[in-house]
Amino acid sequence: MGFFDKIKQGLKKTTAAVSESLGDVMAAFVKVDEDLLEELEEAMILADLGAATASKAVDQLRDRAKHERIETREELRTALCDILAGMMQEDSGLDVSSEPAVILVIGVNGVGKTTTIGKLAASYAAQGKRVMLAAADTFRAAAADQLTIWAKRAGADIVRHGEGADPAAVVFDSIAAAKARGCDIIIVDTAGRLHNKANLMNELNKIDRVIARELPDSSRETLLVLDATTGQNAVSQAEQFNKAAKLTGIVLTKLDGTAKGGIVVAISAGLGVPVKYVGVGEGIDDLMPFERRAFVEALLPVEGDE
Ligand SMILES: Nc1nc2c(ncn2[C@@H]2O[C@H](COP(=O)(O)OP(=O)(O)OP(=O)(O)O)[C@@H](O)[C@H]2O)c(=O)[nH]1
Ligand SMILES: [Mg+2]
Repeated sequence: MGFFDKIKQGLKKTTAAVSESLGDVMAAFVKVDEDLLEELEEAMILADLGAATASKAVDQLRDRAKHERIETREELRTALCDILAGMMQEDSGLDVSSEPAVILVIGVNGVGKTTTIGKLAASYAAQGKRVMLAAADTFRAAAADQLTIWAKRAGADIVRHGEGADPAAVVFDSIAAAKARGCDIIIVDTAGRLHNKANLMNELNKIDRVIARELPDSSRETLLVLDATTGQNAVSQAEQFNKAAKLTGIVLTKLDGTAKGGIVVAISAGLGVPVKYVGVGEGIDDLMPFERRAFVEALLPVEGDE
């Protein structure tokens, strides 16, 4: 199944919500005028695209309608797809070219960090990469157990310490082990933390510095995992985490279970950090590289769809 179909399936709830709001407006489309623009803006906000994104998108549509004929619903849909996709950060995969590459995975509690790591590890292992998982969530013993299960499933190595150990020490050891064993990619699991707890954010910063010091020439990715069901709160999470460890990408999970998929557009357009992957289920294959054009196409109702 391609990205479009899988997203469309995963996004059933989102598509329903967006179609309900945007679809009604588009179904009643006659011409691009101020009434339509206003209704579209409102519908986009309802679909969780965010007020700033909605307002910018509508401005662009107004401009475009001056230069180009937008007379059918399909032309309106194409214009909206172009505009929304154009507002998002360009698609880019993870850079793991300088080995051992390090992918640090951070986020608040329960968003899907460990699951995402399991999925990523499996996908790299399937490409023939040797993967090391660092169990730097030492907050609960169960966290390392959960990661160990994923390591087995994915065919990855793992370094873990006891409960309560210093997460930065786990990272340090995992780097040493990865070097010794010739691993290609190290993926670091961290404990969920509230973005407004300063001591926990400092701990992340310490991990970040250990990686920079031990592997100055390696490719680095710092992924913030966001739960799509949290809606607009995701934006403030991203801002805080970005201060502790410079984010290179976002993974948006649980898109399969939410009506708030429009948040992807708000995040990608507003944060200056690209969405790199989306999670569309709990299974090992339910992680997809993000494709912005296909995503908005899946989001916007097609003529005769409703
Ligand atoms: N439906 C759905 N569930 C997901 C997805 N990703 C993760 N989950 C589920 O979300 C729950 C939490 O996932 P974890 O990976 O343990 O989350 P975490 O961020 O590591 O949690 P903490 O370590 O406690 O902060 C689990 O039940 C996962 O199966 C997804 O894309 N879709
Ligand atoms: Mg976890």
